[in-house]
Amino acid sequence: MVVPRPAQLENTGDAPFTLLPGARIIVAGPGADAVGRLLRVELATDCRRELAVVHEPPAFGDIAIVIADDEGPAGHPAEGYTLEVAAEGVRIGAATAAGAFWGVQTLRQLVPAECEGDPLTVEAVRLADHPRFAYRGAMLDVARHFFPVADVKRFIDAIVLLKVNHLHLHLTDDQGWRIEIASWPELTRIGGSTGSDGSHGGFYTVDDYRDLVAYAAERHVTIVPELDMPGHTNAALASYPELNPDGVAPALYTGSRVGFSTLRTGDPVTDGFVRDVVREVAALTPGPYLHIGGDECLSTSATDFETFVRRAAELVAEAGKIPVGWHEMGRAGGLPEGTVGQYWSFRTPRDDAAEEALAFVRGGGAVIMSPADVAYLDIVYEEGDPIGQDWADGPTDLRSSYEWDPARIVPGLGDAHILGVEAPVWTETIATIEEVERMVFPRLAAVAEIGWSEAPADTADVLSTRDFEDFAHRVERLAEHWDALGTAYRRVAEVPWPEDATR
Ligand code: TNX
Repeated sequence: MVVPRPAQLENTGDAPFTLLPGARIIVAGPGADAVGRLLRVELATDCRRELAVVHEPPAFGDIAIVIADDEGPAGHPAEGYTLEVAAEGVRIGAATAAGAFWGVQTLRQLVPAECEGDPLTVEAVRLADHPRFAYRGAMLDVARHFFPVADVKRFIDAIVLLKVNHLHLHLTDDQGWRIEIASWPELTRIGGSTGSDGSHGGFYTVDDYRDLVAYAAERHVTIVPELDMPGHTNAALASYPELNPDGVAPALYTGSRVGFSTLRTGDPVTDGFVRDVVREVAALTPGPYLHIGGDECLSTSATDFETFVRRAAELVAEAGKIPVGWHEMGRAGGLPEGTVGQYWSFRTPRDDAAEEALAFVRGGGAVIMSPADVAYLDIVYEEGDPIGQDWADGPTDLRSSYEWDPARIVPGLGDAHILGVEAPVWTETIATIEEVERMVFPRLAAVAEIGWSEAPADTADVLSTRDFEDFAHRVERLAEHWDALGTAYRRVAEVPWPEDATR
């Protein structure tokens, strides 16, 4: 009944928990207070129940959140948690605040979605749970269509329910530059003024961005900023003529072609530009990663590309961050040790994608798996859908998003070298956050489960070990929560949706 499927879940068969008037949220240990306050807000929003958060010993009927070194499932301190629901009370145990927060997200899914009336009961269960991968990501392309801070916060609220802990923001592309850079102000003044399909554009001020990063961090989500270079840069090129190979600024671009733009590589002005933008964005980034793109550089010569990405990655490392790049960056030797690659080829690798992904591992780094034919959430669900693209072997239905395994794509790339999985949503054709949600949900539930839940026992045959029917039933339960929260989702034919739902 929970998505992602927990490592261990036992229905104890005992009497259920009943939320009685006067029940409190008991918090103990470092970080428990903040997690307790988030649970308080969630119970108030989800169920209109106002619970006090207190530092006191638990009494009958309380919900306790206990964080201590010896709490949580043994061997999984980083994000593991235990959760017990019984008539006496609820208890979440974890070694970290992140673990406790994921326990809270499980509890939310166990509470019936219709929880405003009395009595509110939760069936008695015992869980021990932890993630398979440290990195479970979603990517939002805010460059093609811009999404204001409130939309991104709403998106964060929706992804944490699935224990997704990284939000990659694709901040720059041909169609827009979306983050204020004090030393290059025209990037947002000019480059941020439009978007795909002639949309109005927009950008995050430094204060907006700080606010977003803090909001995410409270919810144990790490923001991964991406400055896509040296291709996908028309917005920057339109803002500063000196960044162009021919010194002439092009017009702003609102179409959907890729691969036509490039920075003037090998030039000291460009080098200063990269240093400045990397420095400023790194300073706004508490998380470890800074993504520098490197995809589809069809207008940069092979040698220029390699020299450029090597230098850009070095500047990221100098700014104290771990560089991340799309798998093409693996072509360049000599990247800083530990540089992370993001694989976006297919379940069966094409061209040199497998080799390029493995190059990151040889360089002491790891790989994030985003196979486009199953994890790209801007790909249409069904033929003829008005929104979305189909280039990545689309349509991509829910079952395909579920029936794959990241460790069975690139030979030689197993769990030890895979940082995790990420589902990107590109927004050339997607203009509103409701449209984003309808593309993302329910498919993100599939990718999140692949990132969190244990590996299929027989990895030789993924299909026989992932039980799609069971997953679809759990998604049906989840949809009741989406309905209650106002999260939009696509009512794909493969799921027996709740009947009274309106979306
Ligand atoms: C490929 S994936 C792109 C994006 C497009 C996307 C559309 C990748 C690294 N580049 O520029 O938006 O396809 O699905």
